[in-house]
Amino acid sequence: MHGRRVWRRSHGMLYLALLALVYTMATHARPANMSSLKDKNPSSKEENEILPPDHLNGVKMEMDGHLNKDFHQEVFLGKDMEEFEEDSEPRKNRKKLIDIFSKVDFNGDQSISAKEMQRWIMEKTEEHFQEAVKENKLSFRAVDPDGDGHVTWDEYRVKFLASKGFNEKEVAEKLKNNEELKVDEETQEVLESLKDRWFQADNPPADQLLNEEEFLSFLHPEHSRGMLKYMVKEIVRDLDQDGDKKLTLSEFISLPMGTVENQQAQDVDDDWVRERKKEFQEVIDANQDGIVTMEELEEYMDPMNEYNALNEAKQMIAVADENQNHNLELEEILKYSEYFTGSKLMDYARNVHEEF
Ligand SMILES: [Ca+2]
Ligand SMILES: [Ca+2]
Ligand SMILES: [Ca+2]
Ligand SMILES: [Ca+2]
Repeated sequence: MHGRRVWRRSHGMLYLALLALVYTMATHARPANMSSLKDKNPSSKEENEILPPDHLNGVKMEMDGHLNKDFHQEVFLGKDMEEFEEDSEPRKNRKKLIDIFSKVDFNGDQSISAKEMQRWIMEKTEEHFQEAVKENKLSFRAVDPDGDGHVTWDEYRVKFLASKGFNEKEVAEKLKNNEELKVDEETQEVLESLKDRWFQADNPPADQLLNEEEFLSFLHPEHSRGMLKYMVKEIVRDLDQDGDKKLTLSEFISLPMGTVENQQAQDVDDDWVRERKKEFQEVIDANQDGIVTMEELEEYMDPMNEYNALNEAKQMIAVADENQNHNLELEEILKYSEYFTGSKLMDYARNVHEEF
């Protein structure tokens, strides 16, 4: 869902339609991405609770290999992100942003340094993680109704199929009797990818049972080293064309870019490629040898990587640093509020000084 939302802000309806198509293609090519299934039945709360999300807050790349366009907003706003989006009142948003500014400005000198921004990013990343832990408690309760602290793959499978509209009792009965389940191809693909992930999240000794902590790495692979490796492996598998388990630039930009129907769409594609190319060359390929290894991708995607946080901090400052002092002042951050918060604040310049 987020992957699409990202585009909403900067492009019109045509682009959105185009992206929906691209997205459908991407999700089709990649069974681990469940958004296409979710969309069919958006009211199914239970399903949302027990399925791994296809978008991870504060992680630079989506599970389907697309870049997370909201990343800088997620690490700037932390768990207050949704609140910021819902609140469309510029006055309130402005006040909130000023409040955030004073918190990021740790030493209170009315200016945000790269170090201060880095510290803030790490704090907000931790906040996303704590949110995930909190949500996981509820999700785990949903898959472990008897509360014995363990969930078997079969139990989870029953819950998953029930959320897909299958009769829970019937499915459970069939699984118990080792009878074959008839599910459509798409559901089967999702099941298989979930099963891989399930076994991956099952810490040794492998007993096919997940406890709450293991279930957290099942839903949120980004904070477990082993799962992070697994996630990277999956992404490389999808993008790697010659099977050397490394990515060249051309492999990296070979993700579906959309159907080119007119010049406008062509421009979208060009932007997309340019951005992806830049990220590959300047950020992901850390040793700049033109090849992205699994290790490099893993470092890139690790939300707790402090070096990445500092880089991100510098990038964020550079975007709005009009007076070129490598720091962010309040005027700068208000002027570029859309970049930092996703919300445009019209009368940014006017009463800035009156607030103090
Ligand atoms: Ca400061
Ligand atoms: Ca390759
Ligand atoms: Ca490299
Ligand atoms: Ca500045």
